[in-house]
Amino acid sequence: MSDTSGSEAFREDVLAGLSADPPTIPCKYLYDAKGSDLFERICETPEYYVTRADLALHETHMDEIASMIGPNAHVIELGSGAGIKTRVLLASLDSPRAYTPIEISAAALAQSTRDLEAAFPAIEIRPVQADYTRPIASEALALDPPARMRVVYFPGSTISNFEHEDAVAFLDRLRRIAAPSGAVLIGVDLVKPLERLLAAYDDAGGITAAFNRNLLERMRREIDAEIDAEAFVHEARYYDSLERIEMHLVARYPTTIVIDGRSFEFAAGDSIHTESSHKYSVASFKSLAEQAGLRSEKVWFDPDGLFSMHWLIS
Ligand code: AVJ
Repeated sequence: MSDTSGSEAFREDVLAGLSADPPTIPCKYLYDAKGSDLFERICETPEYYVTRADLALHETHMDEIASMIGPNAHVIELGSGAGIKTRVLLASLDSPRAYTPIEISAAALAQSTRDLEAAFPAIEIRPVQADYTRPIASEALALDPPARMRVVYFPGSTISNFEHEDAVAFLDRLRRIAAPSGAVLIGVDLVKPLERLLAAYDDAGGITAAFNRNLLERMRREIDAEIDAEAFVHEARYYDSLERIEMHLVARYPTTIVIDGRSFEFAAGDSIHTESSHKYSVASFKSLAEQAGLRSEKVWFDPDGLFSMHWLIS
């Protein structure tokens, strides 16, 4: 009999990830309830510019973005839409037809649906509970009569978590959701000097370190992993050739993690890779989008030039 509970998937992914070379655990496991809270606190640190820049971009350019979207649009967001950016967008649109948040967490979806219904009584809110990294049933998104255009909205540079190949496959799915005459509106963090990037992923207050180390706590809590958590420290590294930040949990001294009687040994300096955050130039993101059959028709930036948002059409 197979156990398909969340913990079993976590256990299998951790066992497979720690067996890999180099050891890597999928970054989605950073975002349990505690991890999601810590991520929100990261967004408030002085070093983590991403969230503030994305919001500033929205506030600076929303009139132009709204005029490109036009009236009678169906906005489909990957993620719950609980954030302030969604409100800036919805508040700016000219008679939108409907808004669909797609979100895996039923609780987060219900909460944001209630909030948005109260804030935007004139907009039809059509929540879909689903894992947006998987194909979405087209009936769940269909409107009768159809909207004038679909806008697939993916702010926050979550695309940064994807390896390039997976990012292309994901963008290809967004293109098909937007088809035939819609657009993809996507936030993308920009490449920038090393010091700025490293600070953003290793804030002085230690919030990002706590966020990363929470994964070890989660392994102890949910799958009874035996871990000397003190042995591991948070590290952010920038790999120039890959144009990405990597978060690691690095062993300070030799240590062993034991799960289900299986031992995983770490020498001092060995690490577990826990998240990647890919950075793009306008040109490198355009070429990524092209590989997915999408053309970047317009790019906006925040006033400090840290963050970008692309308008992609097929
Ligand atoms: C949620 C993927 C946009 O890569 O900047 C922030 C995740 N991890 N600090 C990012 C993250 C540590 C974040 N994204």
